[in-house]
Amino acid sequence: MSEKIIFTRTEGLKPAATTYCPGCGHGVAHRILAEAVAEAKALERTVAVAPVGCAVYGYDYWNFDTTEAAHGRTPAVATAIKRVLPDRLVICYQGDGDMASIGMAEIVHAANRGEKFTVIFINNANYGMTGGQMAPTTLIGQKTATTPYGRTSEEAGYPMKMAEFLAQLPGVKYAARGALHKPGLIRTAKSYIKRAFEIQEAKAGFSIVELLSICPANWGLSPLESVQKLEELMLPIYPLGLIKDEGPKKEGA
Ligand SMILES: Cc1ncc(C[n+]2csc(CCOP(=O)(O)OP(=O)(O)O)c2C)c(N)n1
Repeated sequence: MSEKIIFTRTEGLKPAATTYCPGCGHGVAHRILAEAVAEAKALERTVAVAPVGCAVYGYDYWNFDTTEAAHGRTPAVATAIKRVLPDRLVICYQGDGDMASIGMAEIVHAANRGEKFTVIFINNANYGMTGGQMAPTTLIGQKTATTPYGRTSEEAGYPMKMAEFLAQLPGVKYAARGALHKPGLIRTAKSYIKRAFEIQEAKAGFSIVELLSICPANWGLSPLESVQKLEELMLPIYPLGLIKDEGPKKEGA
């Protein structure tokens, strides 16, 4: 009896085993990003910049050119690549510690300059790679390795809403927030990435797609419990949806 193939790996991904923890959203984000690059027929002219953080090995997974930046500095490296090679599809991939903490100045100025690359921002509400410390995105009351009694606004301020924050800048032409824990949401997240690529290809300006991700290993929960926590605690603070689209109108729109 012949077997029917119902799923194949996108040509945007190499046949590499993942190192991510069970339930982690990075693998899903990698896949939809890789699919979007392949569907844009841009595998040969894409350059991604991987962060310091759990996604540091992006170059082992993506089947397109990838380089590595120092912690928080992907926007600086991407700025150089895009300015020297303006016809490349340039992607920054960043975690919330990488972008909103150590790399805050880099991202704000790149966005404000309207650099013409796309940022994929993974918000898992903590520093994953180093063992679950508080990030700027950590929720009020959330227990982490460095806030064992829960984050307080008095001591550590409020959760940074990066997509809304950056969307205020005129150089930013596209900002959206999606999530990675349900099939329908994953499809929507991919549509945001594809639209961000359109904005970049039109040379309109800076584009960012924030993606909410569970981090079961560091949240100390099972993947299913983590999904419930994300829905209960993250969605009210980080609402999903399109935040800004000032790119050229889509055909037929
Ligand atoms: C200059 C510098 N400071 C600190 C570190 C340690 N470090 C490595 S990964 C990381 C946190 C990354 O967290 P995040 O960006 O949220 O990504 P995640 O691992 O959750 O995907 C830190 C602080 C480092 N490698 N380099």
